Amino acid sequence: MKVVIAIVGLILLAIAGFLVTSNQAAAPSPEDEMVTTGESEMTTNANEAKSDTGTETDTEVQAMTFTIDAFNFGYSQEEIRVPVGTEVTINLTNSGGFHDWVVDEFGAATEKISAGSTTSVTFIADESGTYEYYCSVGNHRAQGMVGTLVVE
Ligand SMILES: [Cu+2]
Repeated sequence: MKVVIAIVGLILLAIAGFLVTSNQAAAPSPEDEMVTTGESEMTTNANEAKSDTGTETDTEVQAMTFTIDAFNFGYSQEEIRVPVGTEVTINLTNSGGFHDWVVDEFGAATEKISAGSTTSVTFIADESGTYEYYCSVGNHRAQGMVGTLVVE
């Protein structure tokens, strides 16, 4: 009788030991792999978002556009103020006569246009100072076709 109990006890211990061992071996491994894959994908997306934001901050260009009418003998706007480094565009209209718009220091000059036409010129105001713009046609400058460009 003691021998039978001992044999049954050993068999039960063997079965219990096998179940515990197989559970530990089978269950945890697949879960660990799935968690690791998900984390690495999220880290990659976060890095891409950061680099996009940095690119937008670097490319900052300041541009200003002015529309000025020319007539005999003057301009509709007598002073223009812009920060240093601004990309300036002048849209010149002409309500009477034959005119242009020139700033010698920046090499900026529109075409000469007749009444009813429009033209434009774009330049970089890259040095601070006070400059004169004027009409280079005939004696228009002497007759008062001038204005002041302030770069500050
Ligand atoms: Cu003129």
